[in-house]
Amino acid sequence: MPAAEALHPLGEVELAVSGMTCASCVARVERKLNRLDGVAATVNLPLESAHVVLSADVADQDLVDAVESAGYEARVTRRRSANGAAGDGAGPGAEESAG
Ligand code: 9UX
Repeated sequence: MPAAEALHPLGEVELAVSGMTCASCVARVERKLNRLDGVAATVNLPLESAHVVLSADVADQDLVDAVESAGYEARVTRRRSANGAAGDGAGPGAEESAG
């Protein structure tokens, strides 16, 4: 488990990730996501998803871009704020918009 979960979570994001077929794909996606400041990501290969814990205000699009830069496709399926007020800068009103 990432130690960053113990830091100050602002919220959590669930991503649907497609195109991963092996453990190396998973490692690649995780590395790209975890390179973002304030992101602690865990990728699930069988579920084709990524669970992201945010300790900084990171926009959905930044997470999607990171996955796409690794060569895979991503879509935000869920965003949850830890304190109900975080995420203003990321546009919580757009959370249900399709990718
Ligand atoms: Mo292994 Mo994943 O060649 O693309 S890294 S399938």
